[in-house]
Amino acid sequence: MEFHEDSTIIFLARSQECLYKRYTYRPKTSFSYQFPLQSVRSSMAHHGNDVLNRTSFHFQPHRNWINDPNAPMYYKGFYHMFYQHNNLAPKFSNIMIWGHSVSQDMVNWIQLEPAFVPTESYDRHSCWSGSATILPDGKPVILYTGLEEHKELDRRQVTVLAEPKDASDPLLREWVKPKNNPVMLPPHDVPHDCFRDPTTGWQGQDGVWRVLVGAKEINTERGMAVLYRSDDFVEWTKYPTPLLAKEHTGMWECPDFFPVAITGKEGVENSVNNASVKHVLKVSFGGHDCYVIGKYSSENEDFVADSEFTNTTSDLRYDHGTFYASKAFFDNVKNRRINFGWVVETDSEEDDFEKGWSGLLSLPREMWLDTSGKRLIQWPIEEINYLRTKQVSLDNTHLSGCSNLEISGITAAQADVEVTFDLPILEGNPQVLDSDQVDDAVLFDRGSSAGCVYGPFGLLALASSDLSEQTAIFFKIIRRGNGYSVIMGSDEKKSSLRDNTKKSAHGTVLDIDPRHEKISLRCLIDHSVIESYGAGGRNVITSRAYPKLAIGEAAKLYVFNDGTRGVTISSLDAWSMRNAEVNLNAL
Ligand code: DQQ
Repeated sequence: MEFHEDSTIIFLARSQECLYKRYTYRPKTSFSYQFPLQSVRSSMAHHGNDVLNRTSFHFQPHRNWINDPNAPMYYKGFYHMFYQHNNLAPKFSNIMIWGHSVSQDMVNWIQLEPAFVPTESYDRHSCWSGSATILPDGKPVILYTGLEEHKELDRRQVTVLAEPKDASDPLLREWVKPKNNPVMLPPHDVPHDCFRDPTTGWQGQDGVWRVLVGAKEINTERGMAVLYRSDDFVEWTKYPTPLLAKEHTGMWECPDFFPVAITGKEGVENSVNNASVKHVLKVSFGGHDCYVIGKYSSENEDFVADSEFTNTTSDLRYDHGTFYASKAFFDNVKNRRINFGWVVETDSEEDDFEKGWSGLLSLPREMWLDTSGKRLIQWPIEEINYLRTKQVSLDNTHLSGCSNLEISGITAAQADVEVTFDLPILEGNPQVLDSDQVDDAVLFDRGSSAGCVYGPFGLLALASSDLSEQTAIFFKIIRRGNGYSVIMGSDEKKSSLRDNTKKSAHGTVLDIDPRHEKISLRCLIDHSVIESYGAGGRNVITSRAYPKLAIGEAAKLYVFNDGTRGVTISSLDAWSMRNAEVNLNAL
């Protein structure tokens, strides 16, 4: 099919009431907030819980189940998001398919027909995760995991290659699985059910393609990123040694491997490798997306990482909360690297059936290397700011010990908040706490003020007016040796009066010295999910909350200080957020 702008517009117009007029997304300048708004919200079951905590600007399919984001890419004017989907029920299934949506800004999305469903013996039992690669001629290809129908090896995991049926269709609506599939089978030292999630490909200096496949060594808990090479992207040969492996980490799922610039925020295309870049290897294991930074050489075929995976809280993590199986891509329109992760529900399966949906994706996060070279910085893409509407601000406001300050005038259930705290000079404090020796549960507990010089202080999101419901995103400053440590936490313990939701206390040590830097926090609050970016995105925590009272217009936002010493709010800006148009079109 030839690409005709008009036919695409007609398709989109039919799909979603012409939201994408002539391909140009313009943020609405005057917006009057209505609540609840539009089809999904008004058609979803009401349960007293504001359409059961449905989000308003996070990616979700129209209904039913989503898990991993797959193969994000930009192609001929559209961003594409594929995802692990059960389109029949709000639960993971034995037959997983690839959902597919398109967007022009990664904020508003249109749901298309599923891209991959089981059709062949090699993917009869599911189409699991994978990635897209744009070949040098501009054509995209996808490698995904097929769960094979196999006589002896039940649901053997194999790698399947797929190509667009019509590369001139910017919506990439139809895909074909060529004859020579599957293109990779589990090697002899890998169990048949521990071989999955091929990465985006990159070309070495020799022009040869490489991809990684997540795996685990047979009879051990040694996680591995198995390396494959190919001249034509069709025939793949396993390289004798994995690019990286580590004992006691278990199966490595959803690996991601990409270069990052040593200086500056710009993203780099996957095959770039020179003195100005380092490489990031992310793997998903133990419920977290962990990463290492290092130097990759295609000549030596090795990756020398600056640190090791430890399978403890000291691993570098993209997110210290509810976030898994993420996938990043290079956006060549704006030269940036963008990552999306899967945010699972933490209410009950019964609730998911009541809601009619389960799971969502994190906001698209731009990623770049911190000036220290030791970690990545993550920040919501600038397009998210187009959703900001009514704003309230504060500056230079003292918050005395044991006090709360309500931030009113915005829609607190659907908000973007940026706050910076200033602490009077941190002098010597008699209480010394060596945080290395303190259990994480105590360190990250909002209720424990052991060794606290300041705090806990921060925001109370999705709070009810009597504060019986609240999710605290907080900081504690503790004395550590001759200096100080900043703990950042997100405490879900009081997030809901309902007792059938999982309520965790997430936390991490924030990578700043509070003697020299102010403590900043950005929270994006969206009904049942809160993404919190500490210190300009050096540490991120995603939380889930399913309030019963703090819903819709009844939800409140506070700044709080549970510590005995006062802190200063140097600045605070909070915005109501508009609804994004996310997959509103039922298929
Ligand atoms: N989810 C997929 C797998 C992947 C896992 C199945 C990670 O391919 O390893 O839905 O969440």
